[in-house]
Amino acid sequence: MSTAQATTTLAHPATAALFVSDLHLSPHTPKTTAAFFQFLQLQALHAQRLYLLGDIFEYWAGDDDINDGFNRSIVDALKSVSVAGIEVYWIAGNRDFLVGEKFAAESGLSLLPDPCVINVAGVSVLLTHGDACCTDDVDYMKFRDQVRNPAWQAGFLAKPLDERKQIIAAMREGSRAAQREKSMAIMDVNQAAVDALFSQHGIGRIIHGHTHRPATHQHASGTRHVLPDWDYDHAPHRGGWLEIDATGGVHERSIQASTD
Ligand SMILES: [Mn+2]
Repeated sequence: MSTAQATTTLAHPATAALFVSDLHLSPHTPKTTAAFFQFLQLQALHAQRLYLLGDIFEYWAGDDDINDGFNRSIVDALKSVSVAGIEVYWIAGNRDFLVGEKFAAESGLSLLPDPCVINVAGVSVLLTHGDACCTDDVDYMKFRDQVRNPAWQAGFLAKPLDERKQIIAAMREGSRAAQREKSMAIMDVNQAAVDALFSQHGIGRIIHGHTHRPATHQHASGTRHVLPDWDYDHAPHRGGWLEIDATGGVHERSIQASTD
């Protein structure tokens, strides 16, 4: 390959927005955390907007845990992106829905409701974490109604931090046990719930995460992009994001698997 040929390669159009979810970051996944920091440096700093679509943290016990060393490292990394002029937006997942205004202010990001319709480079997109579409999982939907209730959240956040962390650890173990017993179909989105989202919002494109089943689905009513989960601490290594370029083109991007 000659130098002349290499220089004719077109650069990617400027990036209007990046979308990531389901990193499930915790002190137990240092390689995944490092991959996220690298993504922020190499990708997010060159985009106009960054959308974090839920379960960025494996759990969040409350904004009074923000000075925990690990949590602070994530807040600082996000802040470095926002101070560089990139707009950063956050939709809560089912793991980190207790993130609040203090976290948002210190990270320099804006909290968005779920679902939320945005316009990027002329493209209208509905953003959601995705768990609200998993209506076949009746037990989970009951649990979701409970923990998303403001009164329940206020009562939970009134408990001492240590007690909250113990309750969350027990919930996570219960969730893992329940997931082992549920069929794969139950834990995916419900088609009628997806169709309802398309029609209620009159929108032709949805981006969500949560299911850990990255794909682009063509429905009668529009296109649905499912973001990948990230894990560079356990095999198989995986991660990636969705990108909308300056001309409205939508691209799936995955990180090259490392060789170790
Ligand atoms: Mn989730």
